[in-house]
Amino acid sequence: MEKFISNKSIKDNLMLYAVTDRHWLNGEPLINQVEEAIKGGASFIQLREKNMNYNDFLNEAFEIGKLCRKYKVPFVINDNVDIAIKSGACGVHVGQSDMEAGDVRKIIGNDMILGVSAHSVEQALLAEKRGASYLGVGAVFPTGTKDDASEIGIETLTDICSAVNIPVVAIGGIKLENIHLLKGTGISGVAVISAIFGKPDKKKAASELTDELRKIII
Ligand code: TZP
Ligand code: MG
Repeated sequence: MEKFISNKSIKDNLMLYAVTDRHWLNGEPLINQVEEAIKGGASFIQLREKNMNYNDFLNEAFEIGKLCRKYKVPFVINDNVDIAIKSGACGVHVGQSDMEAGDVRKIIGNDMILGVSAHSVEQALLAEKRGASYLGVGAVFPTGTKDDASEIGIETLTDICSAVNIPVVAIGGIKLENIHLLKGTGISGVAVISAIFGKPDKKKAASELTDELRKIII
């Protein structure tokens, strides 16, 4: 499937990176919430499913991928290379305990986006060397969304941004009230779950975050 975005332009799309979560659906389809987030300004979508069977995950990836193409928003799949390829997603995001970045790059080739989570300068440099297109770095602040996320702090975030040439998004506990603390770190954007999907009005939440990000991201 033709990709509408290349790795070269990825930096410009990372400003408000929304990671999906089914915790706050309250009976609403996830795709509606994702559309609201995009309408509010989410510029990148990651479909993250921790407890879904293969066929449902693949179908959902097709549907949300179609939505993202309509809005020209890059779309990646968390931790499932097979679903990313089969659904025609723009790419895949892997953590340090998932499939190794270099192996993923070999499978997906050079045209797809490869996101990698990094928690130290060493991990960041290695991920870049192994073909990462961008890094997700955190948790920068305390978060209730991911049980095993340990805090790395602003200093490590800044060091990672200086050490690598690929764009970095900060993740973990980021909300409207603390975005200003990320000014000057060198990030290209922020990745959030609860600051969008945990809010009653996803469009408004994304729009407020975007306004705040415009003040700190050059
Ligand atoms: N990786 C590091 S922290 C985190 C992930 C997936 C959770 C981010 O969720 P929130 O609600 O934006 O803190
Ligand atoms: Mg993972």
